[in-house]
This record gives sequence, C-alpha cells and structure tokens, in this order.
Amino acid sequence: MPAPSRSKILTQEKSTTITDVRVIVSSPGRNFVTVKIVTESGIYGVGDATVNGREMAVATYLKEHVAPCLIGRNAHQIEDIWQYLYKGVYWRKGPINMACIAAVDMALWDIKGKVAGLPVYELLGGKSRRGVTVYAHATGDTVSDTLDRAGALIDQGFKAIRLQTSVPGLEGSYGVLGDKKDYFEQQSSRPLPPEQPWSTRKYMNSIEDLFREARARFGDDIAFTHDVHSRLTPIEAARLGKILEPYDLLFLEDAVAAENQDSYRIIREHTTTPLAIGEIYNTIWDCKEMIQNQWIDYIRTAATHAGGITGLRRIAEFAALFHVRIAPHGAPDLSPICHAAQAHLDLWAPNFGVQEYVGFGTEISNQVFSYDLSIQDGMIFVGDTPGLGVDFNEEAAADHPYKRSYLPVSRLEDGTLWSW
Ligand code: KDG
Ligand code: MG
Repeated sequence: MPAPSRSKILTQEKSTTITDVRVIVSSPGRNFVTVKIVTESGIYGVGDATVNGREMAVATYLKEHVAPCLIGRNAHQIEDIWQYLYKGVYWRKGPINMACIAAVDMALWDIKGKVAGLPVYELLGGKSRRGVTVYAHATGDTVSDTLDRAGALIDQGFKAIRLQTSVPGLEGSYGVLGDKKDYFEQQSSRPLPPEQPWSTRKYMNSIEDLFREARARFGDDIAFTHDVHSRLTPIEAARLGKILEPYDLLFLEDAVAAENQDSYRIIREHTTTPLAIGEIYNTIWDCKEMIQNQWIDYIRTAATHAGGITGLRRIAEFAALFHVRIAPHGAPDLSPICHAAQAHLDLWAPNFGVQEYVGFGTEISNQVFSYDLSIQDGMIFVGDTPGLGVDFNEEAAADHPYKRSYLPVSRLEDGTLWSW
C-alpha cells in the first residue's frame, strides 16, 4: 500500500473541517464584531468584522448568511472560500459584505498558521523588513497643544506623526480628541450621532500655521501627515497641497471624497504633496484608476474593510506595479485582530510604506483581546507565535455587551450636511 501523502497525514492529525462559526459583538471600551472559526481538531482562528456604527448589520449578515455556508468546508481553502463569499453571493463588494469576508479570511489565515506552526508573515513570503514603521497621532485644541503631544511622541521614538488641530471658531472640529479615551464615539453620553460644524474657509486660513510651527520646532527629520477627512473639493485640495508643499508632508490623507476617482487627477495636476486615500474602500475596484494612473502615493485600505489579508494582499501587489505603497488604516475602530493581520502583511509587503498606529488596544480591550505585538522606537515588532498571534476571550467579552454608538456628522455653518 502506498504511503499516505504528507497532506493526508496533516489532515488526519489536525482535521481542518469547519465545525462552528461564532460571531460575538462586544464593547470593551468600544464596539467590535469578532468571528471565531472552529475546526474539527479544536484549532480555531479569529477575525475582525467591525464596521463602525453598523456593527449589528455585519453580525446578522455573518450569522444568518455566512456561517451556515462555512460549516463542513476545509479551512485550508482560503482562496476558494474568499471567492465563494465574493462571487457566490451575487451582490459583490460593499462594506458589510467585505467586512464579513475579511473576518472569515483572517480567521482562516490564523488557522493555517496554527496548523503549519508558523506566523502568518512566513506564509505570505517571509519578512521583508525588521519591523513595521508607524505614524502616531498628535491632536490638540491649539497648535501648541498638538505640538506638545508631537514632542512627547518624538521623545518616545516615533519618527512619523499625524498632526491635527482644532480649527479656530469651529468647536469640536474633526480630528481633535483631546483626552477623550473613547476615540470619536461618545457612547455613554450621546448614543445618537453628535453634530459638528465645518467651514472650509476657516480651515484653509489656519492649517498652514500648524505645519510651519511643526517644522520650526522639530526640524526636517520627522515625517508629518495630515488627514483632511474628505472635507474639500478637488480644486480646494489642490490649493491645500500647494500651501503645504514647503513643509514636505509624508502625505495628505483623504483630501477629497473620491467616489469619482478622477478627482485625484485634478489634485495631482497641481501639487507635488504626496496623496493618500482608501480607509473606507472595500475592494481594489474603488481605487483601481487612482493607482494605475499614479494619482496617489499611498493606499490606505484596511484588512477588515477590504476583504482581509487576501483582499489587502491583492491591492498591495497591484499597487506595487505603479509605485504606490500601502499605509493601512489603523484607527481604534479596528480590533487588535485587524492590527495583527495588518502587521503580518506589512512585514511582508515589498511596497509597504507606513502603518497608522493609535495603540493596539486599551486597558479594557486588553481584558478581551491578547496579541503578540510590541512597539519600540516607532516600529511594531511581530512575535513568532503561529497564526496571527492573537486571541479573543469570549467569557471576558460577555462582560462588555454591545452599546449603540455612532461617529459624529458634520454640517456647514448654514446647516448643510457635509462629509465628516
Ligand atoms: O471610524 C472612523 C475612524 O476610523 C476615522 O475617523 C479615523 O480617519 C481616521 C484615520 O485616519 O484614522
Ligand atoms: Mg483617516
């Protein structure tokens, strides 16, 4: 009788047939949707499906429409399951669908790594660098508050920093957290979306001061970014890019909402300030023209929102052809599982640029999530735990039930609804 193949032995020893798919919505400080896929051998993987403000839609989609289709499948068939959930639903793309695919995808990579006894970055092709360079956030109510926070980050070893300051005359304008611990959502005090004012004129008249003073105080060695959060029109963004050229930004983020990708051509024609976009994109199709026309420099899609490790890897490989680098979204509305998935991918991606970093978790979320990641000298270091090196404690999560919560909305001073 011929000897059984190695894969047969592996399958028998560690059956990767999916037996259970659990979906847990918890709020350890803020809401997260977590997927846990369990295989016959008992090996399980975890994934993040958090879509800020729409958590229950994702959870229902997963429980009702995805989980039943996964039972009995082989967890090793990551690509086939990805295609099955993408092409097989008929309704392609979309934030809810893609976040569900993403969570399943992360969990399957986690399982594959655990079965192989290797961290996921090894399965992707191995390390291309020592660690993952990050940019941290400095925000404040005044330029000097923001720069004091930036100074503290520089003292801790960060070499790239996003700078945001309140716009004078616009209380609570975007990007300014102060000492709020719950990021932008104000869960307990205001469960419905808070409203904030916006004036492009006031913003344009004040923003240059921040970067002029930052360069004067910190010199030329620190990289600075700035997030416009889609508040401008293309020609306004072009003007902002020109205003900021002397301060040599690493990139200007989300200058314009770009459902119409051609908007970035207009900005590009006027300024050499590098451009980044992508945190709300779900697939390569949302940024294909911007990438292939080289209208942007960094693509910021997140593993959770753009189809998981598999989705992000596809975007990274395509972007590499056009000198576009990846700079994945790293806000706290992504769970530590997403941060880990991205850190593994960043470590491998030949065209990695920089990773956004606002901490892996908080004191409360650390009661629920554990991860094999550390930060030192402005870099993330990924441990060699097999899989993603993350875990999710379901019992601890049960102590933190879901709380409805939304991001703010933005209105012009005359009341017109604007991009937040
Ligand atoms: O939920 C919205 C946040 O993820 C977003 O406001 C953060 O723009 C953001 C960023 O760049 O981190
Ligand atoms: Mg952003």
